[in-house]
Amino acid sequence: MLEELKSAIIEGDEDLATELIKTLLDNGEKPGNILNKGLLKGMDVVGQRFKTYEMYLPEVIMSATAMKAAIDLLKPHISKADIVTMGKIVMATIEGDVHDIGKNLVSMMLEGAGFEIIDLGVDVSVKRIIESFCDESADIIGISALLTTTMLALERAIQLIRESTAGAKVMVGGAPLTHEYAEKIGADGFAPDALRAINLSKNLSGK
Ligand code: B1M
Repeated sequence: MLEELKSAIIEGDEDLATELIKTLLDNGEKPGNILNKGLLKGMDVVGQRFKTYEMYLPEVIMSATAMKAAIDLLKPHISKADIVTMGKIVMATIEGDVHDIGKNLVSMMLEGAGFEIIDLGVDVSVKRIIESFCDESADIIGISALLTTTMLALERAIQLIRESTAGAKVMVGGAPLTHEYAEKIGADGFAPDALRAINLSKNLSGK
């Protein structure tokens, strides 16, 4: 049944995934196995297929949505020992910008890959991002910007983050950004899509 669950995640079938999880739990399957041998294995395949263009964004969104519902259902049953914590990430869409579809997708995928996500939402001030990073003792700050105007505001945001935190790793993303721009403004990395956000976060957290 774990194989079926893996396929349900790949297919983005939220109803089947949640139904299977309920049955697995009723049958006494360990929540850690459901997570690691079913859900995360499914997301691995989604990530690979997205990379090789066998899956496209709408399908990835369906998988990520099914994954989120599955994780929400499983969360109360999972002990800390079952969770492979890859690191804690404070995610936000920068002040002045309300686009969050990409950020939410990336957050869901990161959560599926084992990161703990503190999602501050949209139109978030740098001050709030820094406060949350410090309060949560997070490893990474992830900032999304979809507008050319807010993309330009990222440079100042990164400056402030550098001045106010010791060792915050900053990942940036959003359609108008490029690797060159991210490097120029002092970000630790740019992820053009959710899969590369996972790889980049793994590198940045060093876990
Ligand atoms: Co707006 N919008 N919008 N919009 N919108 C764009 C971005 C735009 C390109 C449309 C256009 O003109 N062709 C344009 C920007 C132009 C520019 O600045 N160069 C634009 C504009 C102008 C505006 C308004 C100013 C319109 C107006 O009011 N006059 C306004 C801005 C409001 C504001 O923010 N202050 C506005 C509003 C809106 C809606 C509210 C209607 C809605 C947003 C709803 C929402 O997000 N909840 C909206 C939408 C939907 C879009 C488009 C159509 C789609 C964006 C999207 O969700 N893409 C967009 C045009 C387009 O892109 N075709 C457009 C899908 C998403 C999965 O991709 O966000 O790129 P994306 O995320 C990707 C990667 O970039 C990356 O991973 C994701 C998955 O692969 N990624 C990260 C993203 N964030 C990441 C963070 C990471 C790592 C990777 O780590 C931290």
